[in-house]
Amino acid sequence: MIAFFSDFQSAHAPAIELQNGELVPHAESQARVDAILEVLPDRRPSEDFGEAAIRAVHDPAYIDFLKRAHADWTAAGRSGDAFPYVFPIRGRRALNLARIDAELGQYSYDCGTPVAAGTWQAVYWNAQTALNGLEAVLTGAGSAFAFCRPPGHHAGRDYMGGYSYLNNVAIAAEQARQRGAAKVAVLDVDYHHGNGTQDIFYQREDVLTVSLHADPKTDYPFYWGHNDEVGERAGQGFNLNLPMPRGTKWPAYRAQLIQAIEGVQDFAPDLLIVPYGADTFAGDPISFFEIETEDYTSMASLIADLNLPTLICMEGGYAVESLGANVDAFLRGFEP
Ligand code: SP5
Ligand code: ZN
Repeated sequence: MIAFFSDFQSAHAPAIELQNGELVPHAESQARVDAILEVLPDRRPSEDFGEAAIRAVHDPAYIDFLKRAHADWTAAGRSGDAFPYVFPIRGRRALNLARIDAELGQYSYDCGTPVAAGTWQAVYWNAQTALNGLEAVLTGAGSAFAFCRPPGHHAGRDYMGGYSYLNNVAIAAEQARQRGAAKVAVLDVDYHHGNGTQDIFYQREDVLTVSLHADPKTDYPFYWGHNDEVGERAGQGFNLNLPMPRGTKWPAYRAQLIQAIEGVQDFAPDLLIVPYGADTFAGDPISFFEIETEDYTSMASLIADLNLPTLICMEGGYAVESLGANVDAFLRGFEP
């Protein structure tokens, strides 16, 4: 399968994150990149399609913040990565805030998503990678793999979170709409709910968002991903959440995936985007499903049977020693 990646995506290298009350080495590491690149020997370097497609999804003030956040952090006399510690849970609104700490909380919802020195450069090229994959699919590739990293599906129009800064999938979906695809479906198979993508398209009927994930009662991101979240206004009925309990194995996952696929089929989209997370893997260090490497081929084959032009964007997956094999197994499911 045709695959895209930009070496600039490695410019983002956060050192630590806050997990369960401890500062631990950041799970979204360069080791993930090396593991996945090993199974993509024929990848192409992403071309630059510019900032317009990013601006079509994300808030201009948020983009401006991402560009300068780390420099402002350093200018404030801080070292290391820029971390938030206070969040506007009520009454969040546009404010001209002077302190970097205030801005960090304004534009994020967790303490796992620090802004490092190279973050903007990496996430800019990350979005380009998604757009390169989209271009391949729109020009007849059938399917394409955008090796997006850092992930994107937790990022909203004006916030970061869950290791995500720009929502690569949403940027590609919106760009596909602007390029003439009347309906786009997103089928999210990362372990975690794709809350950012859901939020971005929540009031829209032209982009269907479907997510299979760990029950948010027990798992991150907790506040979103419940099955009563169905979309609102024009978007009512165009968001489908299929939460599953910890310990879910392939047979039970498969049953939910078939439901999700039927939802996509009923919507009859012109294009499918699949945010793929290998963190459903049995050996994932931060997640609790029991999917095995060979199951990823079955998972992908079921999705490929939809016979839609399909863009696959990488999301999570933290079992570094199995990550290459898991990505390879998934991509093989799309081969005829
Ligand atoms: C894209 C993506 O996969 N983002 C995931 C962000 C998850 N961040 C919080 C993870 C908390 C995991 N805590 C469980 C620790 C088990 N020892
Ligand atoms: Zn995940």
